[in-house]
Amino acid sequence: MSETEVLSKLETSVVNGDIKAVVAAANQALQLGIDPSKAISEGLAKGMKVVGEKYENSEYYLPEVVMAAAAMYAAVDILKPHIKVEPTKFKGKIVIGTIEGDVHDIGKNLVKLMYIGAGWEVFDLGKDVPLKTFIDKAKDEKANVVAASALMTTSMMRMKDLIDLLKNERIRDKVGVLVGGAPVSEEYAKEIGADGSAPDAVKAVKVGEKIVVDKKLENKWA
Ligand code: B1M
Repeated sequence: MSETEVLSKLETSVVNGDIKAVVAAANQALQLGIDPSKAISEGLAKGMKVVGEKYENSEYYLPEVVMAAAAMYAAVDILKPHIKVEPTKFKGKIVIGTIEGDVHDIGKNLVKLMYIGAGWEVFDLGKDVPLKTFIDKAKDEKANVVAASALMTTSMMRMKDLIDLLKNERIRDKVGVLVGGAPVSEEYAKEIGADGSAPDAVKAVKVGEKIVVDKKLENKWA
C-alpha cells in the first residue's frame, strides 16, 4: 500500500466510524514509516472535517459523529507514542483550551497533539474553560503562548474578553495569543488583537512558533 492509500484509508475509516479499519490503517502507517503527525493531520483530521460537513448537511447525526470521533481517538492512541520531536526547534510552553461556553474539543485536541509533536510543553485546560483559568495557568507556567479554540460564533466572541483580561492582568506583553476553530478567521483574529490564527492543527504550530519569534517572547517572564 502506498502512503497516499494509507492516508486515504485513515480518512475514510474515520468517516465510516470504523475502529477496526482505522486501527489497521494506523498500524500500516507506522509500518510504512509515514510521519505520525502527517497521518493525523492528512488522514484522521481530514476525515473528521468530512464528518463535520456531513453533519451540517444532515447526512450524519450524532451517533455517526460520536463513532467517527471514537475511531479517530483509537488511531491517535496508536500514532501518538511515535510522534518524533525535532531536536533543533524552539520548544515553548503553551496553555491551550476550548473557550468558556464551548464544549467542542476534537479540533483543540488535534492542535494539542501537533504541539506535543513539535516538542512544546503543553498545558491542556480542556473544554468550556473559564477565562480566568487561562490567565492563572499562563502565569503559573510562564507560558509563551495562550491558545484558545472555539467552534461556535457565540463562544468565539469570548476570545476578545480573554485578550482584554490578559491586558488587565498586565501579562499581554509576555504571551502570544493564538486563536482558532472553524468560525475564526484571520480578519477576526486581527480585529480582536490576537497575534495569529490558523485554519488547521499543523499550521497552528507554525503560527505559534512565528508569534514567539516575531514578538521575541522566549524570555519575557525572566
Ligand atoms: Co456542535 N456545533 N454543538 N457538537 N458540532 C458545530 C460546531 C456546528 C457548526 C454544527 C451546526 O449546527 N451546523 C454548530 C455551531 C454553529 C455556530 O455557532 N456557527 C454546533 C452547535 C450549534 C452545537 C450545540 C449548541 C448543539 C445544541 O446543543 N443545540 C452544542 C454546543 C454545546 C456547547 O458547546 N455549549 C453542540 C454540541 C456538539 C457535540 C457535543 C455533540 C459534538 C462535540 C464533541 C466534542 O468536541 N467533544 C459536536 C460536534 C462534533 C460538532 C461538529 C459536527 C463537528 C466539530 C468537529 O469536531 N470537527 C460541528 C460541525 C462542523 O464543524 N462542521 C458542530 C472536526 C474537527 C477536527 O475540526 O474542530 O474545526 P475543528 O478543528 C480543526 C480546525 O478548526 C483547527 O484545527 C482543527 C484540526 O485541523 N482548530 C484550531 C481548531 N481549534 C483550533 C485552535 C487553534 C488553531 C486551529 O489555535 C488555538
